[in-house]
Amino acid sequence: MANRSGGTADGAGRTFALVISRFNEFVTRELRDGAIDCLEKHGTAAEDVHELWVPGAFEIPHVAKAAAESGRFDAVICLGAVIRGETPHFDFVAGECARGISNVSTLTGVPAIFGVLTTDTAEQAMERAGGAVGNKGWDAALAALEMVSLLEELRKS
Ligand code: INI
Repeated sequence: MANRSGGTADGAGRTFALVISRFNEFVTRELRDGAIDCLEKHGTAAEDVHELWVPGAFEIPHVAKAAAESGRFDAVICLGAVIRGETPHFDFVAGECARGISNVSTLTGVPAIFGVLTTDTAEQAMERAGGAVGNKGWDAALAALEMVSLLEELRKS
């Protein structure tokens, strides 16, 4: 049988940057709360979670890269909400944000997690920020925990 590796979700002793967009803060605040709840429930100390607020989703990659390069964090969790109904340049903001966050991981080796909602309406965003469809902030934090653990395992082997 093939060997199989997957990260665990032990957050004790891990450090995380949350890069959070202030645009649509009524949504991103909920994503932030979900992410912190997940990290704390998995053992991460409150003082090991650092919040970095940026103006909008477009600015997330820049600060995420700076956080990754600082050497202070095991992973960077990016949280935002781009809502199509409210912007004609939805595709540019959402596209650049996704591409930029992906680049952070590949350029720095520090996992940068995409916890940015891209929805047609504010209602859909709220459903994914602690509403009927769960909390994407929680999911992003769990992905970060798993990535940190998996990369650590790979470096050891
Ligand atoms: N930023 C978001 O995070 N979500 C949006 O829905 C949004 N809209 O609607 O335009 C948005 N725009 C701001 C953008 O991210 C930048 O902050 C701004 O263009 C300055 O660079």
